[in-house]
Amino acid sequence: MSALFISDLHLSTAQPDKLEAFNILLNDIGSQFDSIYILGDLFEEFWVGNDDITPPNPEILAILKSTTESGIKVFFIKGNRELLLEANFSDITV
Ligand SMILES: [Mn+2]
Repeated sequence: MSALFISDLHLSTAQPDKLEAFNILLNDIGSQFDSIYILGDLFEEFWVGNDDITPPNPEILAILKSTTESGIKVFFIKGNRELLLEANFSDITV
C-alpha cells in the first residue's frame, strides 16, 4: 500500500506548466500509488461551487476524474481556498 501526498499547488491559468505537471503527477506518476491525498489549496482562486466553470476548474476536474476512473483513491482535504467546497464535490470528480 502506498500513498502520495500533495498540497498547496495553487493551480491557476497563470501557470499552465504547473497545471500540466499536475496532470502528469496524477495520471502518470500517480498510477504507482494506491491513493493520493490532496491536502488543501489545490486551487489558486477561491472555490465557489461545483457549477463554477471558470478556467482552469474544468481542466482540474477532468484530471481528478480520470485519476479516480483509473481506480486510484483520491482524498481531498480543504484548504483556505476551498472553504466553500462541499461533500458533493465528489459528484463531479468520480
Ligand atoms: Mn496554500
